[in-house]
Amino acid sequence: MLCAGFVFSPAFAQASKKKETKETVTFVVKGMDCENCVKKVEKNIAFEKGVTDLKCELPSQTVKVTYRTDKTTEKKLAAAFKKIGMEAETKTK
Ligand SMILES: [Cu+2]
Repeated sequence: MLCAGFVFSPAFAQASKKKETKETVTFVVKGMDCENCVKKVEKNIAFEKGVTDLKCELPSQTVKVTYRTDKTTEKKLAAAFKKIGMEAETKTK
């Protein structure tokens, strides 16, 4: 039920076929608790394939990532955080 809003209709999928489709996701990153961690995220996640924009917020331990849906997925991004020793969870709205 919760996912219903994210299902694209076939018509929409076709219309956006040739366009770059971007998505923004907010991750809650456990372990990102100081400036060094923020730098680590900025240096690594920002260069992950498909990532076009990244914004870290230290007080809330969240990272807002904008990515191209044709290049990467939310799961791959979470895996990238894991690779640098951080646990990232998608923030539920
Ligand atoms: Cu730290």
